[in-house]
Amino acid sequence: MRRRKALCWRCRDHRARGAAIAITTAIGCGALAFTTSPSAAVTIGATGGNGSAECPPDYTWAQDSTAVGSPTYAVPAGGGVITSWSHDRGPALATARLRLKVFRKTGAPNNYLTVGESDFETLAAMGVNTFATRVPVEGGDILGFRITTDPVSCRRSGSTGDKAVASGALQPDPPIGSPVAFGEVGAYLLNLAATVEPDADHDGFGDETQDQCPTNAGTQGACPVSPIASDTNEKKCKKKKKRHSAETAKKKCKKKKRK
Ligand SMILES: [Ca+2]
Repeated sequence: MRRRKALCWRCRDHRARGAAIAITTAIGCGALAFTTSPSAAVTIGATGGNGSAECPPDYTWAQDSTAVGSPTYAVPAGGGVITSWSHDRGPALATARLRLKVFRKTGAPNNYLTVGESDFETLAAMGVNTFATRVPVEGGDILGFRITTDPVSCRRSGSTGDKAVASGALQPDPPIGSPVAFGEVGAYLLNLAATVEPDADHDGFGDETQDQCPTNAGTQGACPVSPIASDTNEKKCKKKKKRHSAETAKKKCKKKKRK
């Protein structure tokens, strides 16, 4: 009788531990989800130029900051992955090319760290051109681009507080990881928008279009199926229960024979 109770306690213990594992896992997943913001894709920046292709090639531009009421060009808190970017070709030639650049402020005015870029793309289509990419970003990172080949319609007039910055003439395209200093150009907004998707597992793949398993950084395909800890413990308890019942029956059988 005493042994039976002991086994049951063990079973309860296993079940309790299983439940604890399940709860810990749930809390862990929750914590993971809460570290990422926003919870859904957002668009930052906005397309549209001044109607002329006035920005020559071989310059790098960035949107340092924007006025209240203007669209933000900064990545929201929590970061994520830029999965696409857009630029309105306007009157630029169909051979004009540019690439997305992402910069991080260093704290010194007009000084930045280059943290991301896309491939160079050709503005072949009329109107807004949208290109897929994959650029992991942090909250506060700002958008920019590098122009090559032909002039583009890179900006539109903004208001006080809209601060566009640009490299000097013949300043090379800054590679990822390099510091760079830009000069202030004036109250302009770049002709540029980007989609930022959340990245809950921090694997560098956007959770909405690039990552089918946002809870596991080890894969971007379908989530692997794994046995749940509580189920395993439940099975162990059942096995022990079965063994115990057989022993009890054996004992009962012996008692009957003695009678
Ligand atoms: Ca992800």
